[in-house]
Amino acid sequence: MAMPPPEFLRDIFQRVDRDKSGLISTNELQMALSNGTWKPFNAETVRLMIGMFDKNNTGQISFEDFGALWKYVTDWQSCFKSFDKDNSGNIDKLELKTALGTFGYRLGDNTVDILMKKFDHHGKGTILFDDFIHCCVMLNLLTTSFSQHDEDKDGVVTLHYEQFLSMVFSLKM
Ligand SMILES: [Ca+2]
Ligand SMILES: [Ca+2]
Repeated sequence: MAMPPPEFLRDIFQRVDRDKSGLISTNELQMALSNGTWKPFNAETVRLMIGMFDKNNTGQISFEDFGALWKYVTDWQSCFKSFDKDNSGNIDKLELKTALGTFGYRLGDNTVDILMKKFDHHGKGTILFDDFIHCCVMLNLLTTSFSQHDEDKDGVVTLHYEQFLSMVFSLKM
């Protein structure tokens, strides 16, 4: 999707920035996003997104960062819609498996089951928009980290205890 004109972004930014501080906080972003239910947007997902686009490490989003964040969210929205084949507003196991396959992950049913269980925060056997982003971002971080250790790309790594710890704790999540 192309970037919208700056006036359009400025207008959204000002509505999201409720206290008019010129920066978007975690709370403000959380209130602005919807997962399709009345429940608040997953705070972990909000935190991950702020971390990704907060160039100055202030924990908040400035207008300069906002365009990229806006594009990221709208791209995820269309991605979510395209994988929600039955238009139920959520992703079931089969839809998740198809989505992850399309992203290039070859995961067996057991692994998809584990992901469903971990990210199904409302306990209905389906994943909502916010948890879908969370799931995909974490999978991507873990896969990237694993590949860095898997030098011969055979899908197997040998890690010492402390290498494992440093691998996990250096993840931005
Ligand atoms: Ca603010
Ligand atoms: Ca669905």
